[in-house]
Amino acid sequence: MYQPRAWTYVAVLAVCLCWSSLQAGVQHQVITDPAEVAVLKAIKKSLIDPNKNLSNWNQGDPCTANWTGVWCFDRSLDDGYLHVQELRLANMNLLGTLSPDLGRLSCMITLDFMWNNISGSIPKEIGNIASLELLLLSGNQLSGPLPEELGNLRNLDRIQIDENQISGPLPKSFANLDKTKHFHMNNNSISGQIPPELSRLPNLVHLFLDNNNLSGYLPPEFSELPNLLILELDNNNFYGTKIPASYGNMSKLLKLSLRNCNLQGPVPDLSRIPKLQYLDLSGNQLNGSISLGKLSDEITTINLSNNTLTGSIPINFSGLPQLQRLSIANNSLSGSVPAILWNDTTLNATERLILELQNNKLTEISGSTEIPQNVTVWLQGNPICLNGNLDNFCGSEIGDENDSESSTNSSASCPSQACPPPFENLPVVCFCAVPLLIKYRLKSPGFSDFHPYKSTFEEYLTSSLDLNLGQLDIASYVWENGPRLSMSLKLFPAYVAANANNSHFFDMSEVQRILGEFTSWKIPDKDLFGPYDLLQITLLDPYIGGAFQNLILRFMFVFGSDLMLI
Ligand SMILES: *[C@@H]1O[C@H](CO)[C@@H](O)[C@H](O)[C@H]1NC(C)=O
Ligand SMILES: *[C@@H]1O[C@H](CO)[C@@H](O)[C@H](O)[C@H]1NC(C)=O
Ligand SMILES: *[C@@H]1O[C@H](CO)[C@@H](O)[C@H](O)[C@H]1NC(C)=O
Ligand SMILES: *[C@@H]1O[C@H](CO)[C@@H](O)[C@H](O)[C@H]1NC(C)=O
Ligand SMILES: *[C@@H]1O[C@H](CO)[C@@H](O)[C@H](O)[C@H]1NC(C)=O
Ligand SMILES: *[C@@H]1O[C@H](CO)[C@@H](O)[C@H](O)[C@H]1NC(C)=O
Ligand SMILES: *[C@@H]1O[C@H](CO)[C@@H](O)[C@H](O)[C@H]1NC(C)=O
Ligand SMILES: *[C@@H]1O[C@H](CO)[C@@H](O)[C@H](O)[C@H]1NC(C)=O
Ligand SMILES: *[C@@H]1O[C@H](CO)[C@@H](O)[C@H](O)[C@H]1NC(C)=O
Ligand SMILES: *[C@@H]1O[C@H](CO)[C@@H](O)[C@H](O)[C@H]1NC(C)=O
Ligand SMILES: *[C@@H]1O[C@H](CO)[C@@H](O)[C@H](O)[C@H]1NC(C)=O
Ligand SMILES: CC(=O)N[C@H]1CO[C@H](CO)[C@@H](O)[C@@H]1O
Repeated sequence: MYQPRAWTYVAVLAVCLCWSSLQAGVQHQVITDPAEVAVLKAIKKSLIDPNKNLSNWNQGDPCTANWTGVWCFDRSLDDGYLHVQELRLANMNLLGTLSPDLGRLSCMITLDFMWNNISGSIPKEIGNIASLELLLLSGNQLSGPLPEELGNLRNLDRIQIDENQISGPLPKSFANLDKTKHFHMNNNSISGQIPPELSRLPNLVHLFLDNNNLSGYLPPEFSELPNLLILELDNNNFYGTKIPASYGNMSKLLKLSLRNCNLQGPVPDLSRIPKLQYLDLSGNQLNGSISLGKLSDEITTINLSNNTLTGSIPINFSGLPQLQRLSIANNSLSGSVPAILWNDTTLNATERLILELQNNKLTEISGSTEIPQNVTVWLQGNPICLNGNLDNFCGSEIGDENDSESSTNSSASCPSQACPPPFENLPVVCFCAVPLLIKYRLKSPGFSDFHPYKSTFEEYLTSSLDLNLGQLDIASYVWENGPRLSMSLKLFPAYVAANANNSHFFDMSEVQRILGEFTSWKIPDKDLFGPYDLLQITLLDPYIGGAFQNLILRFMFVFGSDLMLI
């Protein structure tokens, strides 16, 4: 492979030139604040680093040498020193604990330790980092309570502590986080009542507290959150309390998920929520008849299954243009099934509609028993199925509707020899290039069937990243519990058919730019797709793999694209 080496050589040369001209023009060498150097050493000391990813954390100066994962402001502050801006230490298999000294990195913007195996508690000293905007600790083994002091982080935009073992209550002080938009705290053991004070948060957009040990009741005051789009509280225990009727007043809500929360009482009327996309109230003890007004035209998914609902199926469940799945199985609904649920649907080839009505007390179908193409109706477990001639409706549900996919490798249709690894053919063109591999997860999508929205998603992601549509390949996708939609993405360098000199690689500033968009959460959220989890980034040779490339990455960050002009 001649080209990657040649490229590396040129780039290394460029770094050296740039470095020496920089030194020539500068009076004295700028260094990292010695107090912060000491902090970094303390952080390393309290971690265990089995892969030795931090082995260069004892060589030279953190900001000017190449300490892995340490990103600094590109010029010194008034005190004459360089300061740490970001710690990006995701996916390094780190063990050990977080040093309380972290709190002394006083200019830091991003703290990212996601997807390691760090244990111990979250140091309360992190609450001292007034500048902190992103606190990212998802996917570790952190335990103990959430420190009250985190409520002092007045610049915090995002807190992600999901998938840890945090216990104890949600601090009331979090009501002071008035810039915070994203609270991801699912899959911990957080307990106690949700503080009603959180309803004061003016910028709260996404609240994930599902899969915890919360109790008490749902605060009716949450209806006052002016910007709330997603509320997920699945798998907590609210001990037979009700869903507040005020939730019907949440004017911006897109998704309400209260599955398996031990809630009782009626299904509240949510018909005044203008853009509600996704409603899951399944697995509770909701009772009475479903007296809903007509839900939003945007609704894709309604799940009221596994409750104790009675009465008949409301006619309001028909005429919902985006509906993909209506599940009211495992209740005590009676009377007839109105054929209007399926007889006026117009589905295109990628869309389908699934109606799950099993295990109720339904006795007849009123109207046509012709089911249109791409509509599935499940009725088994109802008295209606004792009538022997409804095979279309009364068969048993089989797992053929698994909405997952692995793309067929396009290289199969490419002539002669395949590309040698790490090269791969572009999604639609026979041209070998080295992709960036990204494990990405839609944390709370506004649909239950991805198929019809796949191309919209591809357009959204590529345009957000300023790439062409042909640069993205969704290699595979699969639904996980939640439901969350996990995907393996491949991003390829741009290819222009008329151009004879298409590159087989991204240049490093482009790699840095694209990864920066993901890791700094600059990709704007879109209602339908919701927020994302960044699970893993894999940089293949030639993007990384040697000391020099690591060095180049660092300089690219410091000097931006200027370097490429040399
Ligand atoms: C950490 O080190 C391991 C082993 O050298 C390597 O495979 C992995 O890519 C490194 N992780 C990161 C995030 O750099
Ligand atoms: C880290 O945790 C993961 C998942 O819990 C586990 O598979 C892995 O073995 C752990 N690694 C180490 C080094 O303990
Ligand atoms: C969260 O917890 C639920 C319930 O234990 C589990 O099914 C789910 O897989 C967990 N999700 C993650 C992302 O760990
Ligand atoms: C959940 O909270 C209850 C008290 O509300 C406590 O008794 C129980 O041990 C907690 N369970 C877990 C798994 O933390
Ligand atoms: C919903 O809002 C309307 C108008 O602001 C108000 O009159 C009504 O009481 C609210 N409903 C609930 C249940 O809070
Ligand atoms: C509906 O809820 C039930 C019970 O919680 C669950 O098993 C099922 O997967 C849900 N269906 C959808 C489409 O989310
Ligand atoms: C619903 O359940 C509650 C609590 O068990 C009960 O008080 C109420 O009467 C029930 N409502 C209906 C309509 O059955
Ligand atoms: C829903 O109810 C059915 C029938 O009672 C039961 O088999 C199923 O396990 C329940 N699903 C959930 C997610 O609780
Ligand atoms: C659909 O079924 C309803 C009865 O449920 C009936 O009134 C209506 O005319 C039917 N529409 C069509 C297009 O067949
Ligand atoms: C919808 O029906 C058409 C025609 O039978 C079929 O080609 C298509 O695969 C179906 N779409 C889905 C999502 O099932
Ligand atoms: C099918 O419907 C979906 C969802 O409404 C839409 O995004 C998609 O563009 C449609 N596809 C075609 C081929 O019309
Ligand atoms: C891991 C890594 O890239 N280490 C390099 C950092 O830079 C020094 C020189 O400043 C090299 O010696 C290391 O190999």
